[in-house]
Amino acid sequence: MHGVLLTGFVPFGDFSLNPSQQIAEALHGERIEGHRVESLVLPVEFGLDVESVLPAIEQIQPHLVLSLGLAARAPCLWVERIALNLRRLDGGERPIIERGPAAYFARLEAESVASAIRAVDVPAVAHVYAGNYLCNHIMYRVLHHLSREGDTRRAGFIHLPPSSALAIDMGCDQSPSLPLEQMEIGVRAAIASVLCSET
Ligand code: PCA
Repeated sequence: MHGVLLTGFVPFGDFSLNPSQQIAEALHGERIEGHRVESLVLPVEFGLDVESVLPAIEQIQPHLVLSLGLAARAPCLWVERIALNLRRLDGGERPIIERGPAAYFARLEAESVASAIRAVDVPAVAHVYAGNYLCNHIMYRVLHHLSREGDTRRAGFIHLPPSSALAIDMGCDQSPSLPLEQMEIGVRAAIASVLCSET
């Protein structure tokens, strides 16, 4: 097991940009703590999002799978603790995996990852759960995939606030934002902290 699989999402809804896509693309091919980063950019569509990720996990056998997504209301980087077995539907919700576990904990220590991000001067906190949309879906499906006994690979999810460019595009009056470069530094620090940790 070597390397990092990093995923981001394309823009969705009214958002013209998705910083998770931009950061995934920027870090693609980079080496962090000796591990090569392989990035994938995913469609924002239930089912299609995991179509390339689960085979890539088998092919690359990464030590860490880290997914990124945009949360327009996030005031800082949110290192998600929990993925729920729940997906939003028009007018309701239903389980992602019928009779699957209600939730999975991230396979990383959210508090220490958030603290490693803050240590490079980028605001971040551990956050309880990843919602009920695609970000929660990819996090749950990856954790479910890795839940076989004996699989020690690490995995988690970080929600990003809008970048400055996206906030400007949105009219600057509704969302918090951070410069893209700062979030990129934070994500790099998050990856390094997981790769350097023992468990
Ligand atoms: N954010 C959405 C889906 C894709 C993304 O970047 C979410 O928070 O679920």
